[in-house]
Amino acid sequence: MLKLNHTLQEYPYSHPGYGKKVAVVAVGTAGSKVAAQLSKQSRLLEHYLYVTCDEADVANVTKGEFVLIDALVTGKSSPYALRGLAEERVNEIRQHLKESKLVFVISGLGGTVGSGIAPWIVREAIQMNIMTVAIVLMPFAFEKQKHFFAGSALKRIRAMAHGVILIDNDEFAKQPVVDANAEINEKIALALNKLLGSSEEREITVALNNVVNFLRSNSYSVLCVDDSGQEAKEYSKAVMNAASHFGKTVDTSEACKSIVHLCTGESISMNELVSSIGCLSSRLGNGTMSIEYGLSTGLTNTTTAVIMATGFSKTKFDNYDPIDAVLGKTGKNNLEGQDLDSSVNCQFILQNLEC
Ligand SMILES: Nc1nc2c(ncn2[C@@H]2O[C@H](COP(=O)(O)OP(=O)(O)O)[C@@H](O)[C@H]2O)c(=O)[nH]1
Ligand SMILES: [Mg+2]
Repeated sequence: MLKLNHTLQEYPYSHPGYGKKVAVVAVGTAGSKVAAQLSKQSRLLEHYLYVTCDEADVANVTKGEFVLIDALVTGKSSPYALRGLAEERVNEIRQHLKESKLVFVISGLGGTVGSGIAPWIVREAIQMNIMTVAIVLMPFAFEKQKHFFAGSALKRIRAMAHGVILIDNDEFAKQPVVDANAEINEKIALALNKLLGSSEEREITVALNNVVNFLRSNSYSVLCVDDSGQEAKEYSKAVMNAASHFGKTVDTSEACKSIVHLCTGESISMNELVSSIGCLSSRLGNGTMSIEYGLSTGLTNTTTAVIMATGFSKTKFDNYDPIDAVLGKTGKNNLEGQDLDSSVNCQFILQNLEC
């Protein structure tokens, strides 16, 4: 991880609108969909850059800047080929980011655009001395053929980014239905909006500089969301439901810090808030996990809990890199620190594994 020359104190923006200092870079189809949803909700995050190969990804997007990469010119669409095309647009991308001090790069890592271009954008942003947090949407378990790219792109991103927020699509879908994406994206956008500096009335939030400080780590941060169902006043049920998702993605005992944001329909007393959030310690961490909280009231007719926890040294997706699985993690043969190019050449191993 590269050191930054500026300090976190340079991010205490308290007025609405961070201008171009905080940028959201959406890469690929999934990244574009989530960023578009976020831009509808967030009053604070104003600067969006969409980097994608398919015009349809941004057809309904009105706010933002666009770098559309024409993947048809080469007829190739491997992550490696797409990254090569993106590299040709490097000056344009740098121009869009030149005023930014903090960048969130959002992408689904299961696809060719996301897995090819998102790690490269992360690297570019870091080289521009920008604090860079990757928000990665990980493929569903049933998308087996996408796990290889996702696993190797995740490894590269983690090695470079100042922070990684991991979203496990499996844990956001109520049911594995084909049209689940719209519902998932709404939940993800709600969660990101609440965590990255929402400033509505009747709301307490954790300041953005504290969130960035929280994220700044070599470990993974994982985001989960759930609600209380019909029982709007069962605040702790919402927290426990959201907490129950972590166990399938990470070793929950590793959690060292968490941020919980509750969205409730009605006002909630301090006692109710503290007791509902307090029960999280029984599900995450080893008894010493710190918890910060935020609260929004008057928005919904159910209670939704957004939980981001950090401190995880690995996730289930680290096993998605089949090179590690086949060659072992100890030798020089794993891909850590190497270029994606070499991982692309190793697809034959994936095919063997999937049989
Ligand atoms: N959360 C979410 N995930 C998506 C969405 N669309 C696709 N995905 C996931 O993201 C992965 C990459 O897909 P996509 O973004 O279409 O690929 P790309 O455009 O080539 O980067 C897929 O494997 C899916 O798991 C979406 O709208 N929301
Ligand atoms: Mg796509």
